Order: sequence, then C-alpha cells, then structure tokens
Amino acid sequence: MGVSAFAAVDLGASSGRVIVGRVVDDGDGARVLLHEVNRFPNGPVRVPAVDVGGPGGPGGPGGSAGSGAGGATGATLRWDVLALYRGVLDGLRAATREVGTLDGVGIDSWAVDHGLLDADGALLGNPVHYRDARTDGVPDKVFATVPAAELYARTGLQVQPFNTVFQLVAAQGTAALAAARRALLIPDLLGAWLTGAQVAEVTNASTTGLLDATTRTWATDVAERLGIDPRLLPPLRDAGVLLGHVRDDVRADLGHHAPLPVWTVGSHDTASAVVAVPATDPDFAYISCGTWSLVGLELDRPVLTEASRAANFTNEAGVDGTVRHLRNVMGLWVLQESIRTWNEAGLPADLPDLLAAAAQVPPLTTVVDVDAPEFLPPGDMPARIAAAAARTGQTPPQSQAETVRCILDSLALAYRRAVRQAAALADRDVRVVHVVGGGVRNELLCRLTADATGLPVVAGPVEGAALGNVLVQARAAGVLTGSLADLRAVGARGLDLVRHEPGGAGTPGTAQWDAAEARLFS
Ligand code: ADP
Ligand code: LRH
Repeated sequence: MGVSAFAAVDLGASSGRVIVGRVVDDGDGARVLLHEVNRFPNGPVRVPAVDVGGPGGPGGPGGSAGSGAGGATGATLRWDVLALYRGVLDGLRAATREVGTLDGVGIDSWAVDHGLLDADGALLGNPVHYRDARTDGVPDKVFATVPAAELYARTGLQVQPFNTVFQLVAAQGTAALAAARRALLIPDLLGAWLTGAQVAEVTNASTTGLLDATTRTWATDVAERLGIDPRLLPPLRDAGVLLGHVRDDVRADLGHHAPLPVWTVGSHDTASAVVAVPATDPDFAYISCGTWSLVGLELDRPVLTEASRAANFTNEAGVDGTVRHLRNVMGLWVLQESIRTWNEAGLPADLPDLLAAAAQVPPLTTVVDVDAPEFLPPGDMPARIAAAAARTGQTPPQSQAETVRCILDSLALAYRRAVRQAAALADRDVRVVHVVGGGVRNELLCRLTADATGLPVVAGPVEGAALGNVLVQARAAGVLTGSLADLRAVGARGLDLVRHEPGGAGTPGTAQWDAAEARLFS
C-alpha cells in the first residue's frame, strides 16, 4: 500500500482543527498517523439586537423569542462561521503544502446548529449557537402539537432544548426563517461552500429531531405538523460516500492541483469519535469527552422505550447503520467556563495547575448534578456550583481547587450513572469504558471514571473525531476495507492508549460513590 493522506476537518465547540491523517502500512497492517496542521479557537459570540422596527426586530410582533434575540437579554449567541470557514481553508492549504496531493477531505462538527440560506443561496446571518436562550420554553410548546412520547417514539432523540426542531420552531416569525429556502447543518454548510452539493449527512441529521430513527428518512409529516417547511431539509446522504469535488476556484486558492474529493463522514463529531473507539471487547461503553461528554453504547437498533425516554437517552444515527444510544452529560464545558470566569476576574487559572491542586482535595466532598439546566448557558460556573451545593445541603467549594475537584467528582458520578443506565436500558453488559476526546488528557478524570464505574477505563485517542473522520474517508476512497471493527483495528494500531483500573490506592469505594449519588438523586 502506498501512503494515502486525508484531511479531517473537525470543529468542536471550543476549537476547530484540520488534521492530516496518513494511512501507512509498514508490513504490520495499516495504521493512521495524525498530524494537526491548523487549530483555531471557537466559541459563542454574543451579538446585541438592533431594533429596525420590523416584524422580527425586538420591538416588532416577532418578539424576543421569535427573533432569536436571546430572550430578555436582547442579544443572541452566535457562531462566527466565516472565521471557522477561514480556519478550514487555511488548514486545507497547510495540508496541501504538507502532503502535495490529498486523497480527500471530510468534515465533522458539533451537532444541531445550522445555517439558513436564502433563495440566492446566501447565508442568512451567522448560525445561532445552541446555548442561546431562544429555545427556552419551546419544547413544551412543541409537545402541545406533537406529544413528547410520540416525538421520542419516532425520532428517538432525547429532549435537549437546543435540538434543531426546537430551534426552527423558536425561529418562526423571524424574517430570516421566512426568507430561508434551505437549512444546512454546519458540516453540510461548509461542504456546500467547498463543493456546491447540498445534502444532510445522516448521523448529524439524526440530531435534528426531524429524522425518523427507524427508517432514517426525514419525518416530513412531523415537520409539517410543527409548521416547519420540509423543503428546508436537503436530501440525505450516508457517511462514506462522495459528496463532490472541491470547486475549481476554491482548489486553486488552496494550491491543490489535482481534483480534490470531499467524502461524507460521520459529520456529527460524536459519530466520528465513536468510529475511532479502539474497542476490542464488544461489550464496551464510550465517553466522548470534550466540551460535552457523550456517554453510551453502540447498538444495532434504537431503544425507543418509555424507560429510555424517561432517562433522557438519545438514539443518534451512527456510521454503518449503528445507533449511538447515549446521554449528553454537560462535560468539560463546566470546567472551561469556570476557567473563563476566573480569568476574567484576573485570577490565575492554568488547567494543569488546577488539576494538580484538585488531585490533593479529598474526594467526593461536594457533588452537583452537572446536567441541571442552569449549567447550560455561559456564565459564572463557580457561583452556580456553589449555589447548587448549598441547595442540596452540602458545603459549597471554597477554593478553585475544591471547585475543580467538585466538577471532576460530579462528572465521574454522572458517567457512572449514565453507563449503568445505558447497560440496563439496552439490556447489555459493559466490561470496559473507552474515553476519547480532549478529556483523555485529564488523567484525574479518567482515574475517577474508572473508580466510579468500577470498570477499566481505556483512555485515547485525544483526537477521536478526527481519527474516525479519516478512517471513514479512507474506506470511502477504497484505501481501507471492512467493517467498523476492521476500521477500529486500523485506528487502534497507531495509538498509545492508557488503561486505568478501578479501585486504586486512596480512591473512594463503591459505598462512597453510592452515598454521593444518593445526595443528588435519592
Ligand atoms: P471539543 O471538541 O468539544 O472542542 P475537545 O475534545 O478538544 O473539545 O476537548 C477539550 C477539553 O479537553 C478542554 O475543555 C479541556 O478540559 C480538555 N483538555 C485539553 N487539554 C488538556 C490538558 N492538557 N489537560 C487536561 N485536560 C485537557
Ligand atoms: C458534541 C456535540 C454533542 C451534541 C452537542 C450539541 O460536540 O456534537 O454530541 O449534543 O455537541
């Protein structure tokens, strides 16, 4: 096998990156070598409203919720999608410089968010960020038309206020939605800019709340009942097919001389991350651990039971017809926002130092329910944590180290709950937990997770989504063949994994984790 090279565009909520994945075989079987060629920051931008007196403006009948104006604040959280696109182009240029000719490009990003295009194909404003308050109260409004149980039985999606379906309903009455002819999820939007093709890749489409979880086709009847024009929804494509070729003008700008294919991949970052889980035991759970922590199992069919709905487990579409039965745990966002808060207050807040200090704090002193809705919007997380601790009769953390320890203990507790619930809901055994994503670098969190779940934790890869993205491209291009298990074996060959066993010296035992859980969920 010669060397093939693919560019994975992976846009996370906290950073975007373009990573070159070379598929090499030195005689011991194919493996993938990743090399990051561009990384750029990502995050919400709060854009104040400007009243122009129109129906969608703050003073007009559209009202603040209808305008996407962030409720009472009169501002909207948005993504700077053009800066992301520039980061992608810079990355593809750097990738081209590095390898000469790429065998393909694949794009994945966070879920649910989308750009609206008008009749000229122009973008109608920066995509609204899923943490914007415009969807406050919208799920209940939707359930008055399509009851929650019916929506779950059909789409299999957990209720998160930001699901695309709720965002589209929140946008009703706005000038932008009235002018919209297409809604393209973020990776599909970037793919359309690169190639001209307008599609919805299925793994990410499954996060909209408008995809039938069983047939994997658009639930156009549900859309119509909710007043959402189904023509907004583009044709569906599976992961692992040719989306198109990069347009000549863009390719010239990149300095890439040969035709450059763009392959569909698991365009939901979590779908790509799950492809990269280096599992050898089929009884594995995964935690895709970044801004969010997505905790669950890979199944071959959705779990659409009432019990699964009550536990707020989702059934997202995975690559090769698999189902990602998982729960969104609030994730390292809570830590990121705490650090941002401290930085803004002029306090020193270096992540490795904070983690080292947190390791010295006694375990499970204070725990909070990290999935409580108050932790979703940006803001002062240390204050919210202190308030949540006080509300549950616990001593609020005093120092930064105690706050960080509380976050990590609370995340591990949430992982324990989610892993156990996932196994029970799907009636499956779990013998090992794989952690992938930036959280792999958080050794304390990985150790706590092993301890809390009572299971070995295998940590790695850090860039799980990028690896899964490359593996699916390489198979689409004919460089690799086989099943997901075969792809995983190729991915695993190039990795340094760290295994954490539960019950290390000085770690809390099962009874202490049980007691901590009872403080929050009795
Ligand atoms: P996303 O894809 O959602 O943007 P990532 O998978 O890149 O997120 O993970 C980002 C998180 O990884 C950060 O919030 C941070 O908590 C964690 N992380 C990154 N680097 C380190 C490090 N050196 N030590 C511990 N944690 C780290
Ligand atoms: C993780 C993620 C997650 C979604 C959230 C919006 O990046 O894609 O799977 O629920 O972002």
